[in-house]
Amino acid sequence: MQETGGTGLTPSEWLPRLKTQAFGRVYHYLPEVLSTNALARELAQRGSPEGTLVVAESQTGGRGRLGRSWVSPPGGIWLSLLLRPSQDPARAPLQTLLAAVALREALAAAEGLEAAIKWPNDLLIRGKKVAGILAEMGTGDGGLNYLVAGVGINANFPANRLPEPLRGKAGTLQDLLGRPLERPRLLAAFLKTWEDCYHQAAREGYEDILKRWRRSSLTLGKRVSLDTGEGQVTGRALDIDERGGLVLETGRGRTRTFLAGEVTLLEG
Ligand code: BT5
Repeated sequence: MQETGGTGLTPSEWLPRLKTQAFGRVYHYLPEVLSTNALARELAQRGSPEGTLVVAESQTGGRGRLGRSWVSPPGGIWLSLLLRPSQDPARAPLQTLLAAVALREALAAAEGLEAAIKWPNDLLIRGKKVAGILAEMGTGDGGLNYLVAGVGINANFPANRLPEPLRGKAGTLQDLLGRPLERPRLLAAFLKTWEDCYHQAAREGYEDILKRWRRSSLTLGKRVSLDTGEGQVTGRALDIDERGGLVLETGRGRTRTFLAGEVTLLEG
């Protein structure tokens, strides 16, 4: 079913906008799917090329990190991009930061919306989470076979479509703009920025991407509590290191670096 007003993501509505070399050039669009990440992983295992993009109008089993679920009603942008970077699996977390930078910059350029990034994978506007990223790896023979970067963007639905416990902490772009946005325009801008960042990192390393990440970070400089999965660690977030790890000052002159975890900000 085609939507009116230029908000639909079917191939004929969206692909004419695309300005990338590879990202999105193989495109799978589904009205409904369990999880775009699960489907993209299947496609990866069947040899689909780098840049393959899966987009669904809604997900019935959208995934977050650590087995959490991601609520995905119609109107969002629920996507997974297949990447085959030639890099050490240990550096894969950097791809999450890179996607966050690209989405932040595309949102600012395409919609004038300024989002902040909460380490490692959340985009927040006015304190509410509007997008999240889940990167999943496929490894073999000690190397990285593929990486599926899943991005959920709360685009064209009101936050009151989300279940009660999320309403206070989740926001949607439609609510922020006061109107539905042109999803094809945002998606095309995001993929172009993402591909440019991806090539830049492959060519020059991640230094500049990390600089841009730091500039928009909501986390750095603040006192935070980090749930590591094995307990809570409290400290001041000092920096992110060259692997994308969060450096916390946990005591006077003492620092520890974490590659994963859930951050709670203890100050505004
Ligand atoms: C994330 O996890 O933020 C990663 C979300 C990735 C979703 C995309 S959608 C396309 C692709 N296919 C998938 O199956 N997944 C990816 P995490 O940091 O673990 O955050 C999950 C938490 O965010 C949940 O426990 C809820 O508290 C909250 N949440 C769930 N749905 C939300 C929504 N639509 N908006 C804002 N917050 C949400």
